[in-house]
Amino acid sequence: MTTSNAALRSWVEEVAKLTRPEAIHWCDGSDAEYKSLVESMLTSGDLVALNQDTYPECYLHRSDPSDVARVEHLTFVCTPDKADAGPNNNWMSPDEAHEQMDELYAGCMRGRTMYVIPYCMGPIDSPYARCGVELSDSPYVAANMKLMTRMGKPALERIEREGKFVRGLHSTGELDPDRRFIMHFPEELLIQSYGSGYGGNALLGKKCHALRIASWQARQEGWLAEHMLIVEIESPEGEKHFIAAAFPSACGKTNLAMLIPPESLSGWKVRTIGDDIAWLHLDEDGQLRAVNPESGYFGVVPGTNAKTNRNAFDMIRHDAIFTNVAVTADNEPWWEDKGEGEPATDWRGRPFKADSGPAAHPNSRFTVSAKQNPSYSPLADDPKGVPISAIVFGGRRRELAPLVYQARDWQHGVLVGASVASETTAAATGKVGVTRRDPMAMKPFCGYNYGDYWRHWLSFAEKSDKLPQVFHVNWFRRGPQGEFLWPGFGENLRVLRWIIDRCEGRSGAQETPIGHLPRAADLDLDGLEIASETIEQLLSVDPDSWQAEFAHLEEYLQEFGSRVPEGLQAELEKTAAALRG
Ligand code: SAT
Ligand code: MN
Repeated sequence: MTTSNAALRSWVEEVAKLTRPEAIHWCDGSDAEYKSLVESMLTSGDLVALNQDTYPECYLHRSDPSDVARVEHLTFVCTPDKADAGPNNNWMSPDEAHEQMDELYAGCMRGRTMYVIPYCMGPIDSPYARCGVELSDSPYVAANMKLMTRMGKPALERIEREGKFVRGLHSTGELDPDRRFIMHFPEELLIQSYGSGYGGNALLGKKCHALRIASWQARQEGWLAEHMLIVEIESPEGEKHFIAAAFPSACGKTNLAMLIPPESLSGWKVRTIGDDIAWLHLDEDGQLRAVNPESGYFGVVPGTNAKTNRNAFDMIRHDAIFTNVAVTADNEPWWEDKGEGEPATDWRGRPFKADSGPAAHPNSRFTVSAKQNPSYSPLADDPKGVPISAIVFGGRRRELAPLVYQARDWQHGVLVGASVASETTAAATGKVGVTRRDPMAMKPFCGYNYGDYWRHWLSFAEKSDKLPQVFHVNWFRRGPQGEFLWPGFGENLRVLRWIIDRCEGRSGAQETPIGHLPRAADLDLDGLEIASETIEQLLSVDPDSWQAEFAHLEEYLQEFGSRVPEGLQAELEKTAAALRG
């Protein structure tokens, strides 16, 4: 196979000349191809077959123990002017980065097959979709891209029609952490990744393309590429709303996108459009519409059980690739809080010992096609996307942030998004549990200067008077004993209902310096066992702690100097003044 697109043809030739693969395979995206990728990985040991009676077509991949998460310190944005990458990104000059990467790539695919992986991010016939081609020497990447994206022939045909595509070059290299880089060249629409075979470092359609490069393209073209789930909520009366919500990695986006209503809210239906990334465009009427660029999930496994996320639990019982989970004596995948079975072997393939840490890696993942999700919404394939009623930001905060609050208007909403902070998780290499600023949950993913990004967000107010309402939630508030104050999971629908009612002008709120908060009576808490003091705690705003928070936020924003837009600064001062009383 080859292509009529001359640019793609010559790029493939050029890369082959540099990396010297033994063979080149053009992926067509067929099921037969997926099967043969799996077969060859079973032979090479890249995949291990799990129990085929209880977990049909499920396989386990064990990544190198030094290669289990995204590596933010090795991720770079390479713009000619350092200031365009901003203090939120590591920067290297494009010339230096190219020189370094060419050296690493020289001959790196000797004896290996190079897969040419054409893919489309977004419904294949959507004007909002964008295509890319990843060249990779990893069959694991090719197989995962088949599950995660619209990969193969239709994508290549679209590239041949349109001409334009994002280029991604990936080699697992030696898996040496000292020879590992994830480089982005936004002006060249190019990604180069070396030395990692893991998730967001290697599946270049996901964070590298659909967020870092896409956020850059989105600013130029007037849309937004965001780290957001998209969920469809239908009331018992048949009223439908779509909510887009941004949370940092491993803060429950997948669980919220697949929420199962509690028994006391029967009649409500929740369906998933996307669990990680949203591309947002204004339509001719000024309505913000969202498409999910992906067609599969790369979700966190630990904690997934019949109670926390029944949909995910069921959807990963067949045709799934597991990465870095443990295995039971019956050869079933196992993870912490699975709620059944026991580990025999840990994620590294060693006999499990209770005193040597978790059996499954805390960032172990499943990859499945979205169509396997029992709550999959067919609207995920709608080329027009879905109309968004509300944008929700959130983080993992033990203290401070109340259960939910609403921004006063769009400009205030941008400040609320910019003020997101969260405790770090195992999704990225580094210390877990320290609070860091993560505006719009995009800290690891915004492909350009945050100051310019906030300016771009603010500019939407001039383009439409029908923008969604903006909210902030915190499911992770803790009490004095470290216990979670809010039950979370399915019960989060109660908060989403208040959000929808606010959008429709139907529910009450009290005004506070940080925005509109529900009073306990404004939330439907019927059938929920929760003490009224706990609710009071969840809905309280402590002015002193918030003043300290704003002082910290102001200091943080100063890092972005003159790139911080006036609108954001003004909004910050307004809230700070209100907090002072
Ligand atoms: O490693 S990924 O970026 O694919 C997953 C995540 O961190 O959300
Ligand atoms: Mn994510």
